[in-house]
Amino acid sequence: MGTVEPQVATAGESQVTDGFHLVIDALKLNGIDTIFGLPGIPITDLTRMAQAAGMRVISFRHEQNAGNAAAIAGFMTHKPGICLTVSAPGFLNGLTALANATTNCFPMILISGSSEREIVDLQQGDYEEMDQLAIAKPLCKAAFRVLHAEDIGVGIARAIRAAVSGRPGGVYLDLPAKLFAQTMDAEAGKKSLIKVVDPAPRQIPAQDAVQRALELLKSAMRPLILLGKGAAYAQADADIRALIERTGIPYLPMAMAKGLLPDTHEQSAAAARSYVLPEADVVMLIGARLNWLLSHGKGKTWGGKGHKDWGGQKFIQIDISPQEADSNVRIDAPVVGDIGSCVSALLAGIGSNWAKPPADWLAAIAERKNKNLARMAETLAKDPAPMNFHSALAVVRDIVKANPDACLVNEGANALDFTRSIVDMYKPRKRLDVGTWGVMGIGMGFAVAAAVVSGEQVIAIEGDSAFGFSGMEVETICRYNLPVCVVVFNNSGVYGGTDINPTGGPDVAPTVFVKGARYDKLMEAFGGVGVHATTPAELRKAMEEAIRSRKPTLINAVIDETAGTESGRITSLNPQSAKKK
Ligand SMILES: Cc1ncc(C[n+]2csc(CCOP(=O)(O)OP(=O)(O)O)c2C)c(N)n1
Ligand SMILES: [Mg+2]
Repeated sequence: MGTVEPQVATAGESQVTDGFHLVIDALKLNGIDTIFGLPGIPITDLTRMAQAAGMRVISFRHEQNAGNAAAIAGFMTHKPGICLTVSAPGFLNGLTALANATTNCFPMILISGSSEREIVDLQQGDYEEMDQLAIAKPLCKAAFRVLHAEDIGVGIARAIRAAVSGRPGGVYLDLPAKLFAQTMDAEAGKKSLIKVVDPAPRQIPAQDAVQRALELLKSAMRPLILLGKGAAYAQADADIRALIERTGIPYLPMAMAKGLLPDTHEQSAAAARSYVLPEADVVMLIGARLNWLLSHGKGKTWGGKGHKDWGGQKFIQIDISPQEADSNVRIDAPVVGDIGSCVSALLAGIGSNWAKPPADWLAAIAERKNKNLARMAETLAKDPAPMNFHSALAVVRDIVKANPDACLVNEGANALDFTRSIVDMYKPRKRLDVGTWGVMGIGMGFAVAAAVVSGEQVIAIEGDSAFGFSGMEVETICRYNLPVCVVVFNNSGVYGGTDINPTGGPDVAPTVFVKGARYDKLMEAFGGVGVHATTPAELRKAMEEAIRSRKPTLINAVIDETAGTESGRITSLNPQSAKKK
């Protein structure tokens, strides 16, 4: 993160710099050392010059994957991930990732080149004409355009602050083609750059809010803590663990908060989720929102009578956004601030002799948990032919246990839900998945970024449909020789491969893929290792070898095509036709 001397382009006698170099210098000055992107007019030279200036430039085959890579790099590092695209179609391809980043509170900046303003604004039909700024605005946290080279420093500074301060999110930065070639005096250019001081300032919670939360927590007979991915993002791991251990309160991790404490922690109530949610009387949300993933904090999941009825819980909500409270049910004790500051304030208030929760609550949870874990162990021990999700995931579970530093990328429906519940995580921010939207297509972008940012082994557990959204990036994985082991859970379709076309016509059903597909050949096409695995033993051998060699590997794991369910665990979200057949 040391100070970087801006590069100087020489034109004639005088020392000048230009838009290209100012963008690169501004990013480097702010400690940003990697760009995820896809070259083309007008940003091809920017990618070349960035590489020449010592930045890591990771080129993708589709901008959506570069965007997803940037977003998850932001989540992992607290620095905005940069996605660089060309104008109109490239910009639009990156936009899904930008919107997804905003929804998930991942800090990223989508930088897109754009066409000539005068022509765009008069709609005169320029090459790749589009009013990109207007289109990006509703899909991100902030959007800026820079027209003059001397404003590049301010533009990048504003984009960085907007991405990482407060609740993080996606930012769009529009850089018209003409900007890059603009020149200015090198010294003046250097002075125009801004090294952002304290880009994500701490937000200290009010003492009375902390007190109110502690009093409510103290009154609880059946307290529960919910950890969201905001808690994982905060990098306040030691304090969060101390808070949970010193209070003795059982906790549930949301998917991307798994591993914040090891999933094998005795206070984890994950295996008794359906018992603790309706039974808890006071629930403390740490960086978790009461959205659909938590049934909006009401309804039967929470012990309410009807699907919209309140279950009677009191809620403490720790969140950086004051607007989050009351979004679904009443929040009795909102604590607004950054998670790190809030948790440390709570810790200070808790002191060292906090009374543990009543023993009957802990015992009731332990009883359910042990019963469910025993039942799961029994299912995992089976070895059916063909292999199913459980027998395959029993292998993945062992491999992740033996390699706790590996990042686990995960998408699909059944491939997602079963992995989340079966594969224990041991360290924070190692599980990277479909997040708030349950979006397909994050797989290879996340895998590339996780490998680039962490240098660690990446294991991507992919439904065969999910994999298809970003599958071409196996070339990218091979090109950069990344230690990524992709496991495609191949059940020949979306949710499974058993649907039939009721008309008897030649088209297969909408959810069904080519039977016997060999995804492993795709990896071999680019020089990586492809393995076809039909048994847990073959899968284990292939995964162990992939991790030992750190070679790009794709394992086509053949899964019983009858094993899944419609939409995995969220079958009930499918609308039902009222018309009788
Ligand atoms: C961008 C996007 N398009 C479509 C969907 C709908 N969808 C949810 S899961 C899924 C794929 C499920 O199939 P697969 O990945 O093979 O997982 P399986 O259940 O078969 O293990 C799809 C298409 C989505 N979530 N996101
Ligand atoms: Mg499938």
